[in-house]
Amino acid sequence: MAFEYVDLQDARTGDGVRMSVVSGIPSPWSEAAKGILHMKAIDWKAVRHSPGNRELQNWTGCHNAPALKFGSGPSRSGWAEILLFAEQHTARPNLLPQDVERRAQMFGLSHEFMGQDGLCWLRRLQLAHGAKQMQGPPRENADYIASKYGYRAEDIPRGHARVIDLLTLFSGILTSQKAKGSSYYLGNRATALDIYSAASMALFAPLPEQQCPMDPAIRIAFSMSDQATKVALSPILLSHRDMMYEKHLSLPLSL
Ligand SMILES: N[C@@H](CCC(=O)N[C@@H](CS)C(=O)NCC(=O)O)C(=O)O
Repeated sequence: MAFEYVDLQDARTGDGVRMSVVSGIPSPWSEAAKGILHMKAIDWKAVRHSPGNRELQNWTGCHNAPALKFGSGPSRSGWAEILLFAEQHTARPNLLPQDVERRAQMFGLSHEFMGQDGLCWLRRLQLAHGAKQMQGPPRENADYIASKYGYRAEDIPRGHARVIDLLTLFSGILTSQKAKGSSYYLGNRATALDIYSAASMALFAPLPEQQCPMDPAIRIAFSMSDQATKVALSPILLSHRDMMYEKHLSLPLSL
């Protein structure tokens, strides 16, 4: 479902679903939220997040993006809040498993992608750590991210080990699902977990420039990996990402 970017004033006075999104960078939280709205064919308007925009923060009540507003209701900014809003707004296709156990698994695994101390969270701190050694915009960006998201140099080795453990966990699930004839994490159809996985890959191997136009320096920074991470980033994670974008999500990314 195509969406349109509008300015803050139009978003504020508008109706329906409006969401602030990170712009120019395939941020997994924003891209996953866009993917959920796309799969459910929910009509919505986007507002570009810009750090330090007080007016935007006052409207969303949130310091970062995405933040989703519906009518004059409260903001939803957590990944789970946005998913649950979308499920309630438009039931089909259902992006949550019906089975109670699978649903609990889905939320647990999704947290390990999107939540605090999860894959994207830790990878973001790892990227900030790397970019702190650089000059110019990557370093300024790294300092900003570091100050907001709990960076401590001494935590980086633990984060690195956990990134590898999580990549190994996720590729292991996809491999055993493949052996059962499924291309998806849970059961035989796409859930939000598949969207989170696909969107997370941007922090390791962004889609090609034609599909994901972004600043070349940030592309290089996102693609940086040591040997252990390269090994853990199994091809099955990237082929799952490609399948999700081809079959269920929208390309090129609209950043
Ligand atoms: N609120 C989201 C997390 C969103 C998030 O981490 N957004 C970051 C992505 S890098 C952001 O907007 N960064 C830009 C900023 O902090 O100004 C959640 O809890 O699920």
